[in-house]
Amino acid sequence: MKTALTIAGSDPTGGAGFQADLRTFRALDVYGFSIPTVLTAQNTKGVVEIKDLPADFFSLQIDTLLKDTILDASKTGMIYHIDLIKVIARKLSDYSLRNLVVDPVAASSTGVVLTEEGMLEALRNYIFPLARVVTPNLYETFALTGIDIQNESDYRKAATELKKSGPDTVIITGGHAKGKAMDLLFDGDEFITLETEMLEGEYHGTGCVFSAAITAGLAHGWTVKESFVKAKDFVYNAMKSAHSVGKGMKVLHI
Ligand code: PXL
Repeated sequence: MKTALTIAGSDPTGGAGFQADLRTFRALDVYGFSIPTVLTAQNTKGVVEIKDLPADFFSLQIDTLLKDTILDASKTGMIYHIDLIKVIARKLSDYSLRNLVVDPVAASSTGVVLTEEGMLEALRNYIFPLARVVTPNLYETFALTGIDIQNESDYRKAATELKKSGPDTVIITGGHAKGKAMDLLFDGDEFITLETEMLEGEYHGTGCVFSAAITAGLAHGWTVKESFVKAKDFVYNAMKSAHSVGKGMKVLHI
């Protein structure tokens, strides 16, 4: 069976974080490993508190798992601490991890900041160059490039800018153009946009599920473009049949 690792925060609702990644891997027939970066106290209405794990213990989790297991692909999600970014960058190189997807998580859907000051810049400097794919949403793209995406030409400008930080491919997610939900891929050669109809309502964890679905695709050996098309479809269907499991945002059907 193909395998994938998620290095991400814990979300007790399971709507986002490593729990959502694991369920996405399973839904796409990939065996999932998970290493938590931070713990959160949260429910469907939002994040209440973030708790660290000691950096040396985080490092031990990675060494222990990676000395033993075979990985076809990996992803990073919420990292929060700059210290952990440096550990991750070192381990990615030490263990020559391939097929890395980096979701530069910056804030929750309810607007709670999920990064230490300077974390996104550290992520861009240390981890983006190691990534096969980076998957920022509009907010994260703005935080990284200062470009406030309003139309397709802004998407292209921002993707070109992000590509300079070293990832093979940039996929900007979560935007809309002409009343459609639009994502854009740029691999240095061509721009590909995918559109779906916009869905009403507030959804939790769409970015996590999307990047986990791309990771699963790469684990299967699909190209980035194939993985992009399937991941977009997977998220759209999971949103269409989302569930209300609490009083707040809906969680995706995965
Ligand atoms: O959706 C971003 C995200 C990622 N990871 C964790 C989260 C959230 C949003 O709340 O809690 C652990």
